[in-house]
Amino acid sequence: MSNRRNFLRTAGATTLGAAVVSRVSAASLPEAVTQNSPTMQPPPAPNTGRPFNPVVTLNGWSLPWRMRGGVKEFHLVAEPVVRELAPGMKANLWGYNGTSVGPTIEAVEGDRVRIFVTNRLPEPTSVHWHGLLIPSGMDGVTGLTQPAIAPGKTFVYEFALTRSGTFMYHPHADEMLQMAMGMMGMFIVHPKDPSQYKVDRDFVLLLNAYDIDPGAATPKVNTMLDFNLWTWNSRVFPGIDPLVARTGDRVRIRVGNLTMTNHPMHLHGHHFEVTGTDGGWVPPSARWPEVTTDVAVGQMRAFEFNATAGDWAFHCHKSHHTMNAMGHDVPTMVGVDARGVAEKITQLVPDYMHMGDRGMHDMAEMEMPLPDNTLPMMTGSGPFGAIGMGGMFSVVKVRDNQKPGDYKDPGWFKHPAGALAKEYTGDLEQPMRGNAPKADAQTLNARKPAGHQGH
Ligand SMILES: [Cu+2]
Repeated sequence: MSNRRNFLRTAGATTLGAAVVSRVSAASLPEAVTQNSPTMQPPPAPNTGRPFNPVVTLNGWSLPWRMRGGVKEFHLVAEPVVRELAPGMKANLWGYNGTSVGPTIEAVEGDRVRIFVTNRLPEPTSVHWHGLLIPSGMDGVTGLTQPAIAPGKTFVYEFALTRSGTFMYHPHADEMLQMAMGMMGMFIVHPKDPSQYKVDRDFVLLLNAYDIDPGAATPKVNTMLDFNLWTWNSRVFPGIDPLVARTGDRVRIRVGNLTMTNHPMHLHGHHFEVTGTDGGWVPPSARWPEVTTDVAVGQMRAFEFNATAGDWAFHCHKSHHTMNAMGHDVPTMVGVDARGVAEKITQLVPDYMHMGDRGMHDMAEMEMPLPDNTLPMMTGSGPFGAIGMGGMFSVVKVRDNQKPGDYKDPGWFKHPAGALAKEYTGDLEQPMRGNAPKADAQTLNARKPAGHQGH
């Protein structure tokens, strides 16, 4: 999992330019810790520096640092990575330190951070610290505030963190391509006083999206809107970690959006409050209850709730975003009487599969032949059958006996007696039903008071 020795060899061989870190400091670059597992890594113990309550990045990890002369030093390496989007599909992406999304950077309000960025991509890059209030020259906009970081070079950014909140990092160099390839990460600034804004569980996820043709592994980088894989931390359901909590826990979920569209994030079973926005924390008097909050492009939102026992769906409410790669040109077949048609076509096209005239649920249960390295469009199974979801979907699993700090999947919820929907087999009255009036002139006239006809 670790690639440390490799890195040290490469670092020693890197030629450094004038605008770049000096040879002396290059010799003492902080270790660029690398890992490539899509499994959630335990929060790092904040062993040096100010104490804080670490976040948990779904299917991700936080970047270790070292303290040097009172400065917290991190080392990001921009590089090609292979990311498993869910079991059954790997994508060739670009990311940081072995993963896309890159590791979460965690620091504390009042910290001074020094972040080394090494470019191992085939083209120039930079890093913009999205939402942080820092000197203009540290803002990472290629051409505007700095020269691009050429392939093989290392730049150093240094600034003080003056405000706590939820932020992001991403390139500001060829950004359409680099973000379509997966280059992004979260930057969490914790409050100086760890008892402030304290919660029991603090989850982090970054919304991103890819356009990868079935059977392919590399995103199409010129896609503007029609992405076909809607991901959290470069993972799709059922490959996204559950958000595990204990009954009564105060839970925070922090969401950043670096896709090309907005995502209404919807949580079942709870009323939550948006407690953090792009600029930090929302004062308690300005919060209101929600079950869905929209996260626009380039925004960050933190929201909090008190966890109620159960298995609760948590997903983007755009229904196409809870699907995996699919063709958008499939005609709607709902309600079409297709009896006999499939048989006739099968005579012409032996592999033909007829679908959709009873809705598309069948597809969730169907074992369809798929090209290699392709995920089913709707997938994931629960205790009661196919869930029929992909993409931006996970489950908040709240249990009475989940131990503090335990993020292990507790399995499916055991519903108390009488608290589970089930089939009804008793007698049925004729159901009440609405009866739409016919929209012909006679009916309309009959419903109008006399004397108003003809208007
Ligand atoms: Cu969405």
